[in-house]
Amino acid sequence: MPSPDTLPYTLERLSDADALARAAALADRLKQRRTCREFSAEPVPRAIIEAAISAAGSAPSGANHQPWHFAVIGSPDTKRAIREAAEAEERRFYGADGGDPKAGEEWLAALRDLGTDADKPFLEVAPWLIVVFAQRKGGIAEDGQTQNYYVNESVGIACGMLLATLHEAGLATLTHTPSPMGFLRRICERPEWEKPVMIVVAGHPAPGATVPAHALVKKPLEQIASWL
Ligand code: IYR
Repeated sequence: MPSPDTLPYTLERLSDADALARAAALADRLKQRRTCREFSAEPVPRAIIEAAISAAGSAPSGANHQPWHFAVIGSPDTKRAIREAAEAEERRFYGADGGDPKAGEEWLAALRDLGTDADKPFLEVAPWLIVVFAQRKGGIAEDGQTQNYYVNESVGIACGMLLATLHEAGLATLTHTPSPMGFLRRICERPEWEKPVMIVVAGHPAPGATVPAHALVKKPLEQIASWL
């Protein structure tokens, strides 16, 4: 095995009892996260978003190339531009432009329990939009040339850590994925080798915000895990 420079592996050692208590407590907090679709315009300090992105940026990644970029939008004009472009795509998706919906019947039926439609006011109302980009190439130097590895997996993990940290900070979140979303590259001024993955909307919920009951139904542990 090659021997690169190394440092000691440091990790606080917990008793099994403390480990279980901490895991269960974090699981309880994470289970309270639910997607919010009605945001308040109440401002949120930028430092909280910075902390969450720095947590996301510590995610494991293929060859440690860290193939992600987070474009953070707080400007009302840019939020409006994103809303307008996203809603134009969503109108085609849902058939709200008068044409045949781009989404098939099965997809539209699957969304019925969530109650989503082409109107996306939260893209303008919420204080922050974090547009997550995956760097298909670029390496650590972000040179646009070097091969990256396991980009989808790496960016997916980083997004999970971003959402978990925003939730831990008491913020409501929404992952929004207009399709196609190439317009985000133009609005966020990102290079062509970066692919927009999702918009993470963050802020406080609007007073009286609701969630669809369907969102509370989670598969039980017995169904999602097997032990061999
Ligand atoms: N992008 C659309 C559709 C949508 C698709 C899925 I899968 C969802 O879980 C939710 C929405 C929209 O944002 O309405």
